[in-house]
Amino acid sequence: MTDRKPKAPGLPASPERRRFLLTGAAGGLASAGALAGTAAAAGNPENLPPNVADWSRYLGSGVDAQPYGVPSEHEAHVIRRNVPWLTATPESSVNFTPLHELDGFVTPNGLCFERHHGGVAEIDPADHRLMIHGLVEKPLLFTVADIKRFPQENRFHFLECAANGGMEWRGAQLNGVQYTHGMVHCVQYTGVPLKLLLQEAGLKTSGTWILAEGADSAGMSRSIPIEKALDDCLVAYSMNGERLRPEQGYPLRLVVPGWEGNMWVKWLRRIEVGDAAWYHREETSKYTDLLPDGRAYKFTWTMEAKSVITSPCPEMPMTDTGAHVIKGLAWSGNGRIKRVDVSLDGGKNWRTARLHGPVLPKCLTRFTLDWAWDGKPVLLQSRCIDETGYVQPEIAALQKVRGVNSIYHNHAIQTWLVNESGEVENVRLG
Ligand SMILES: Nc1nc2c(c(=O)[nH]1)N[C@H]1C(S)=C(S)[C@@H](COP(=O)(O)O)O[C@H]1N2
Ligand SMILES: [Mo]
Repeated sequence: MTDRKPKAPGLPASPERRRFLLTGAAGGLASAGALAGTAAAAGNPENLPPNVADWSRYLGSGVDAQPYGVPSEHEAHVIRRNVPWLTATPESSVNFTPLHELDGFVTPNGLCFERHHGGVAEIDPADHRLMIHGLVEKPLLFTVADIKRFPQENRFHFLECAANGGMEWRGAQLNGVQYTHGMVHCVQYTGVPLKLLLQEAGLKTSGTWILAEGADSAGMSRSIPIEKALDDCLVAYSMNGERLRPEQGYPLRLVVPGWEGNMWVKWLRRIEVGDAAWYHREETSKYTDLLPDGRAYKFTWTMEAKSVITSPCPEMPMTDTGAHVIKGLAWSGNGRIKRVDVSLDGGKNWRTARLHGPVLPKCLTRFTLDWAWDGKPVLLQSRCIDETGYVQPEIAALQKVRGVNSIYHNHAIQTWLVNESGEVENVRLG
């Protein structure tokens, strides 16, 4: 067994994670299935075979010790994290999903990244109403209970902030997948098709846009074209089977599948049907993409095909040579992921990764590639193709069109350098 001690990568320098990395490094797997490696990682040899471990000697805690269950204390490092210097205040800020610690494609509710512009509204659902008005036959006020009486849908969708990867336009910046790609989450939503609520109010044919507004201090009103509102938008009240979390818009949020997270208005209280975008109105917030010549894209709604390797990555260094599973996530706002390729040499050669179903439209898709590392440096990349045939671009190709002024809609191929010591670094090629 070689002695590989990866250093903690650049971000974050939190003591609990450093401790975790060192534990991992000490107990590296010598080769595929080498249980001795796992044993070496343990803290107390008294607990190891052939001894009887502590936890086998006594009764455990009873059924009501945790009326609402929480993860093992040994997983305490698996948390949302922010980058304090990115924003001035926590009320108008963002934290990031720990993608490197997750399996499958569902994000646990407590780990979904948060993006608020005016803090989390603390809403008593009994006092909350959703108003639908404007170009409708009969303006309506719905209680949350009313909303739940409409036919429901259950759908998995990713939500990605348009600013995900925004720091990476000019070069490799943040040394961790949680920070470069963690403004995305994917849960199963339960809710009512927005179309049914608009029909209930008697949508007029002159209505071509809706304005959606939240009950938080930011309001966050956004214009959405009526075609999208009538297509696949939901007014959701549950995520992953339970009620929305306060951070995610309790008790009602708009789900706008495949489109930028900014439009998924949380704490939804008002939908006004109009005949033009409210784009020009002062209270309307929007993200625009600044181009090299100083002009800007006004609307860029769809999140393009994107993928990233979530392990190894800066937070998940290689602990030894031999068998390893390369894991990652791919998604597209235009539909299903068709294929994901993985490169070990910075994009010269590609191998097709295995997709783990179900592969759903506008949803994260998990991919893996089984691999044996020989200890030599590797330039890891993933590249996805969606069902429209769109291929995730290299950053150079994207920069040619978009320049480097924008912070939004960076869906370029990510490169991780695995160096000889097993450390993994965020690097930019060329
Ligand atoms: N009412 C309201 N809705 C909002 C926001 C907000 O600040 N207020 N932030 C938006 C942005 S920019 C994003 S990326 C997503 C984030 O959703 P999440 O916090 O569930 O991850 O919510 C959107 N909806
Ligand atoms: Mo966002």
